[in-house]
Amino acid sequence: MQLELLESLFDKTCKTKNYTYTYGTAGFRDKAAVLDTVMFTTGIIASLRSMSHQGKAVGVMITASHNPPMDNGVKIIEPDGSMLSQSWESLATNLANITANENFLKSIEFIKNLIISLNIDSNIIPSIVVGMDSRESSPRLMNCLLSTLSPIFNAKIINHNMLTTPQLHFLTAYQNENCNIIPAEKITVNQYDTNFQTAFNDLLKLYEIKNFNNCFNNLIVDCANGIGAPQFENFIKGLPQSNLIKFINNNYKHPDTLNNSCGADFVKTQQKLPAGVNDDPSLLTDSNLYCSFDGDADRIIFYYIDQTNKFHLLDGDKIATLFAKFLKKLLLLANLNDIKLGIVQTAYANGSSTTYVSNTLNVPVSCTKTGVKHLHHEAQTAYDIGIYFEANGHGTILFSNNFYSKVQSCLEITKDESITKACKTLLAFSKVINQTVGDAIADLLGVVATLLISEMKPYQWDQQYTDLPNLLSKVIVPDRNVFKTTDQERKLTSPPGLQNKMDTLINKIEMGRAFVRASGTEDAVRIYCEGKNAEDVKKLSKDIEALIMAEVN
Ligand code: 16G
Ligand code: ZN
Repeated sequence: MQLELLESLFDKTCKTKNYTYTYGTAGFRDKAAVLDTVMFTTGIIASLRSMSHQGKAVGVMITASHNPPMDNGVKIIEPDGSMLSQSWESLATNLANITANENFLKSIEFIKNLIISLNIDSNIIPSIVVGMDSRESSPRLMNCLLSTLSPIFNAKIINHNMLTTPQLHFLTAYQNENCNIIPAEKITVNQYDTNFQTAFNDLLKLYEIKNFNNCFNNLIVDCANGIGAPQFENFIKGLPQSNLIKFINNNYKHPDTLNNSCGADFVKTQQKLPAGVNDDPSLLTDSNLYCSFDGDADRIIFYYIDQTNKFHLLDGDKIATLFAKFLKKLLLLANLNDIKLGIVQTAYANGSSTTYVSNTLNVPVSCTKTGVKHLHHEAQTAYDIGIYFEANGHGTILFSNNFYSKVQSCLEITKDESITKACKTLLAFSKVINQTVGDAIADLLGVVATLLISEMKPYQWDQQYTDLPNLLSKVIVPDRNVFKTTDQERKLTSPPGLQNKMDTLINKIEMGRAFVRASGTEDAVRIYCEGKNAEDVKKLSKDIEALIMAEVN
């Protein structure tokens, strides 16, 4: 480690000064033009994080997910593939802001203090795995990031270049798990592909499924014109029936089109078909299943149209309930009643989904704050099979060690064919899922396998429950930080008195529910409203917006 080299690099790389950065729900995110300084400091933090893990590989992904093309961002991945530990988020924020706002000596002092207080052995060589999405600014920002890694830390760098966020999460964990058998430089995205292709094919073999037409004619995949396009186009070469998969919005070489009138966020918030479907009439039929990735392919939502061409959304809540019903049935078949299955949602989950999970599926449901790390933590600590999804399509399933040992011993003891098959299905299904983080590709495989095994068409999946009418809107306020919440963001504690006024409005409408929270990714306050009647919901939303405007002006 040669910290004395930092000064000249600071001057060369950190052009953005007098700026405040925050490591938010999904890392640092901002206009790409101001991210040079924070890329530089993130390289330092990632190296220190790896050193604090005795040189295990730490991942760094450059992406701004569903944000517009001129934005970008960066996030750090822990050696086990999970998101950066929360205690390090503030260290990352502090170093970025000291570097952007104070002098070089203060930054060096901060780094040295960190090394001492965290007891980091400065002789350890860090190992960093890097990747980026398809944005125009990504290669430039990658250079800012790499500028610290080699000269100062002499880090071992594996550069996967362009790939999806979940691919990098998976490969970071994979590299650490296999460090004694596979040299890091031999690890490529092929390992990701083979892993999930094999898992999916093995699962279908259990049921001798060769034909997908029982469930859909074509699967139309909207890639948001992002990195998911080349990655998934390559991936499907290892799948059966891949000729049924058609791509739209796969123009990743034109980064200015990224997330533009397409992608998971667009379809979920606008509740309509993305650009591209209407261009080709053969794509528009009620026998197709559609899905949209977001810009870095860690989110997916599904949808279909009925015979009257009406659009129907199958969002993260619907994916969670599909998986819960399927897995619950397998647990019952295998008599594995002591494996605890549960769903984790946020306050954005449609009220109907929560009622359906609790009352019809009889599966426990938890609610956490927005942001994958909160859901992930709850799924990991509260359940053996923890299914977590945000309504926006970000989610996955976590299977505990207890799950694996119980299923394995059941498999060893039983002579019953249907129990054996249920156990084998549970194990095979768990491999189809990317347990490090929400993954559009792996979730797609999980959904398709579930529909095929359950012999379900999209409209039958949709029949599990009917969404309550709902509306998500945002208002721009001078300072969103005055909006503070409690009860997993479902109640405001500040500005004082605002929640009481909202409650009066909410209580007036049938099955009314609403909450307000400051966005973690945009300078705005979000309002979510739902109720039995769409007109009431619209009015409630307008009334709450007026309350907020009156409060801040
Ligand atoms: C980030 C989160 C996502 C969350 C969204 C909320 C991760 C990886 N991503 O994109 O889970 O739904 O923020 O945005 O945690 P908001 O705070 O602007 O509403
Ligand atoms: Zn994303």
